[in-house]
Amino acid sequence: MVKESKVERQLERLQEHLKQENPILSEVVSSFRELDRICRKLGFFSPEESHATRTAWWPLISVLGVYSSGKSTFINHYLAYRLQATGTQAVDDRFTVICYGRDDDPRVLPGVALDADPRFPLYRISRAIESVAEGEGRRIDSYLQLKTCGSERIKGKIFIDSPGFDADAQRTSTLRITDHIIDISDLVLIFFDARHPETGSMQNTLEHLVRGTIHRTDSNKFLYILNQIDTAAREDNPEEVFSAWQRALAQYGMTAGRYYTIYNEEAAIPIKEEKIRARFESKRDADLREIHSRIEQVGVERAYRIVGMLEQAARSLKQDLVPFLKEFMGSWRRRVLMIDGVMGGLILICFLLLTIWQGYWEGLHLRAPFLETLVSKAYIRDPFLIVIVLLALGVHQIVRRRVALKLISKSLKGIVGENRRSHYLGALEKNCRWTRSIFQVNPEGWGRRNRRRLEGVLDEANTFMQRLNDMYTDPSGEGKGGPLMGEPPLPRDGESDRAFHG
Ligand SMILES: Nc1nc2c(ncn2[C@@H]2O[C@H](COP(=O)(O)OP(=O)(O)OP(=O)(O)O)[C@@H](O)[C@H]2O)c(=O)[nH]1
Ligand SMILES: [Mg+2]
Repeated sequence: MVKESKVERQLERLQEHLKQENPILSEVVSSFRELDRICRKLGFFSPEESHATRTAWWPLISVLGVYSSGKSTFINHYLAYRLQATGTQAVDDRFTVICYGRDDDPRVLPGVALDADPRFPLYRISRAIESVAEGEGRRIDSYLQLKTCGSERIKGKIFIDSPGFDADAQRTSTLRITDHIIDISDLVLIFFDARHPETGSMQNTLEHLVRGTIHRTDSNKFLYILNQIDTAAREDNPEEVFSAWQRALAQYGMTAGRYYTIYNEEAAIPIKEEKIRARFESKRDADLREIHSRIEQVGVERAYRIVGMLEQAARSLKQDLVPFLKEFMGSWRRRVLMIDGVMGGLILICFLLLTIWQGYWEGLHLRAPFLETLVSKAYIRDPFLIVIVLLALGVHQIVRRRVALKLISKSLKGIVGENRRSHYLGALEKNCRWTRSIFQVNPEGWGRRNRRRLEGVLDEANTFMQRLNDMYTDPSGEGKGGPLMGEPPLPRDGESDRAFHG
């Protein structure tokens, strides 16, 4: 109960924060809490678990890629704030989560601050690290840090700057964090370095961050950026640098995607030839506009993602978990009854043989002395009979339990994922408790009240979707749309590479 209130307190803080940033999402937290209560009643969640802590609530943009490719320079430029250190050697050795802070001076907080707060991404990441590298979970501060920044451009968003990607040198923990970041990000910028196309870091980035991501269902969120393209201006054929990069991406399976070529004006080597400079600048500006527009839009994508997750979680409870539990209970009941029947039959046969052997039968009439006890209801006080009844109940319980254990391990085989399995196990165990009758048709916690509650959550998810649509789109064309109105359209696949050649 104490633990539950801790999660509840965290969620209240989250709700308070969202009230200012996106009131619809603040209401979504209430729906998640309602769903959590249903899950706890079903045994699917333990008291300290919540749907709301399994998602990143702030729009999250991560910047990954080759080392020294200008990731930190890009972030500083976007924020118009000298926040991250930059340099020619590998500078960043840990992930930096950057969020808004009121103070003008940035504040740096240790990784544990991120690990313990569900409002931030990477909540409980130490557990994930511990699961792949024992003992490393405790060293969370050497992998992560949190920085606050007073730039207005980061309000309502979170950036993650990362150390340069180098799978050979990187420990499993760093790869685990990278994978986790990719999973929870709304937008992933993958940086390449136009100066050094052949480095090991480049190969590893291609292998892990390109090959490993192209077949994802959310591949739309990855932007591939060839940075420092200014250095190609001195080449005889600058287009060749871009083409070589595209060929390298294609080799790793990427034939269509969002390619961008940019450079940072201040860090760049000035391009002397005016015609070339104009061409490079116009391409860079067009690409930067698109990248920035995607970053601005991340808040919208995040809102849809979270409402989508609410709907999916509620639906999966109704369509997957409950039928799964009902099927389990049906098989369990049938098997227990069958074994009980066989045991009962055996006892009856023993009884018959015993009474025949004792000579209690006169033709078809049984004239046993204990029958009188039964008829006179004196058996209620007969310790012998009470022991017999208790023994029968005990045998029944053993049968139930053994059948349940066998069936549980069989049923869990089809469930993918350690986490999911433990949730299903919780719900199954709750339904086979010794106090529950095997004749119950509905799973524990699936009474009329909870069914109504779940329908309520599904209705709410629908309403949230409509309200988000009202807020962000303008289907009637009356110009009453939300913040996206007037923004440039999203680039289509492969569109951004035209300008550079043209
Ligand atoms: N020519 C040129 N140099 C750049 C550009 N962007 C960044 N640089 C320089 O490249 C070097 C590396 O930049 P960083 O921003 O530190 O790169 P990073 O990817 O954050 O590096 P790590 O964190 O160490 O992986 C610095 O010396 C920057 O000044 C660019 O567009 N063109
Ligand atoms: Mg850096």
